[in-house]
Amino acid sequence: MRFYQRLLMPGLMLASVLGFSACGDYANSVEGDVTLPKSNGPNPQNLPNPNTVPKPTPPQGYPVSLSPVTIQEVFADPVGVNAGSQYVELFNASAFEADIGGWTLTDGTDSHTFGFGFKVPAGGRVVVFIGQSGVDTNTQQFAPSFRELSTVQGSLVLLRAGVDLVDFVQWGSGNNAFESTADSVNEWVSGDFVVNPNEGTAVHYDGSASNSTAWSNGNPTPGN
Ligand SMILES: [Ca+2]
Ligand SMILES: [Ca+2]
Repeated sequence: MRFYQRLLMPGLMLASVLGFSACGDYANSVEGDVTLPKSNGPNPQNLPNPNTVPKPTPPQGYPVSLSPVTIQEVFADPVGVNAGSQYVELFNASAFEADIGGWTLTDGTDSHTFGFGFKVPAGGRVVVFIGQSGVDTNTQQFAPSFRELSTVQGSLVLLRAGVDLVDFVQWGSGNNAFESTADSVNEWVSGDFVVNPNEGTAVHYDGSASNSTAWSNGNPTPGN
């Protein structure tokens, strides 16, 4: 090793370890085809480069919704007495099974939270029976303490992890729970309301928009 090479090597090694290019007068003294190794940054555990690892596509359902699972049908006004005969249906419109364990359906006063690991299959539905008792299954959930939904005015919201608003619907008139939050995340438009159903009919969501135009009256179809 010649004398000038001995001078250069420690500097080159230091530059390599620190991951930056040689600079200053020392760099100016380097001539020829010496190439310093380049680094994308510290990688002490030899982790895969996050910029080149393929990212999984999140399971989406309706194109207008952030969530694969949405509030699909609300049956608030059964023929005759409403209490004990109301339900809310959720639908997984995506092509992937959705884990909604810990998600909460609430009207701002009462709520139903799905148990740990609760899953809705692709294209599957789960019906939450409001104010009714029964044996919970993969497709039917009972919320006995959930008080009667008002047919005059109200809202329902689906909260992921009990916190993040992923779906919303409201009917009647304003100042309902979570209305402004739903507007802020483009899941609804404040001041917009689903038309109140005729007694004996439910309101159904068709997935085409995050506002009342995507909702229409129809026969109750729990689980279908
Ligand atoms: Ca009724
Ligand atoms: Ca239905």
